[in-house]
Amino acid sequence: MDMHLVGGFLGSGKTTAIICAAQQLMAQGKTVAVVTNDKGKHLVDTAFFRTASIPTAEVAGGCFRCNYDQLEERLQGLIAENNPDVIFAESVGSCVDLAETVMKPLLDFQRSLQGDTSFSIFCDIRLLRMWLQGEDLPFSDEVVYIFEQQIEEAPLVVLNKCDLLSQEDAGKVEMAFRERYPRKSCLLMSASQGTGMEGWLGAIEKSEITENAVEFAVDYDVYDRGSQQLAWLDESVRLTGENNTLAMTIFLNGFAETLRVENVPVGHVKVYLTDGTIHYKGSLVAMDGDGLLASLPDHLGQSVDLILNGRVQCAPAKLNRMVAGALDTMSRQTGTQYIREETAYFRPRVSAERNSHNR
Ligand SMILES: Nc1nc2c(ncn2[C@@H]2O[C@H](COP(=O)(O)OP(=O)(O)OP(=O)(O)O)[C@@H](O)[C@H]2O)c(=O)[nH]1
Ligand SMILES: [Mg+2]
Repeated sequence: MDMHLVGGFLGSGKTTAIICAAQQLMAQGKTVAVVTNDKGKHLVDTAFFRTASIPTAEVAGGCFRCNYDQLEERLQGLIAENNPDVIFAESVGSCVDLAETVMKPLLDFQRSLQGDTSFSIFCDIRLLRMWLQGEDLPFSDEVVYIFEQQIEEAPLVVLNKCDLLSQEDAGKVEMAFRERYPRKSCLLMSASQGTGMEGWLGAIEKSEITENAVEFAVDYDVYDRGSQQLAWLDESVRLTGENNTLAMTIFLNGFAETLRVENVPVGHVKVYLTDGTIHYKGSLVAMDGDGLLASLPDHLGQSVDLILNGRVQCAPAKLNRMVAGALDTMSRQTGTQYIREETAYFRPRVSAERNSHNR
């Protein structure tokens, strides 16, 4: 069984790439499973993988680093139930130090299973270009530190979303990356268009990528400060109304607009919604400028379940107020009733992670 650990900054395209890769592998007759991971609960990614008929287990409530034992339990569960040929483990996008604290024990775990093991880090090529050019990214220095450290520790870096640059510009970013990191492997990808997917699948099947893992030391004080500047909000909402497509459009656009007006740096805001027949995922990430969170399917039914995961740089209570305000506006304008069935908003915990780092 092959095992591929996939990390990289919030919204860099990990889930999109894993789904695309899984579909290609499944078309070749292979069985694929996924472990998702997040510091929160009610995960959009888990719902999305399951909608794509990929067996999925969750390590929720903390990163793989502080929940390594749970990761192994989930892997064992997937192996027992699905006997997969390949498992992808997608790390939460704010985690660093995976090579040392997750990859190493995973290699021991994998040795008995005799498959390939790999570790890739994804990044949004637009953010990477700014970073390589020494421009300011749309986050605080400490949050940018998380982005940087992920790249520093990665043996293989996927420069994703290359469709958003011209071919020439994407090539320049790749060249600049190779000059700065001559010992790392890197490749261009557009996960949403499926380009570069075969190259990635070929690369992660080569075990030398794992063996190339880079020695480095995280400054946990800076990392903790970066984590503490982020807000997490996870919630599930039940909506009932005559025109839920309009209601969702008003809610998502209103929420995105508030984030823009309040100048809140967005890591990733994602929604998953379903009326039982239609399943939809929408996202807003850094650099997506016009505030349109999602282009929704027409004809959503009268009862809709919504999962919302927000990861942004502001105070958690402020993030909650923005969501609450957008829901109220939606309800006033459309008559759609909503119940916030479960809501959690918080800063990611750091002290537990620090301890678990010394496992
Ligand atoms: N244009 C473009 N968009 C992409 C590409 N890959 C992913 N996206 C979009 O980027 C957004 C985030 O994608 P995800 O796959 O959810 O990112 P992620 O890294 O799994 O996000 P987290 O799990 O929240 O950290 C979505 O809107 C995707 O459609 C790509 O290659 N090109
Ligand atoms: Mg994801």
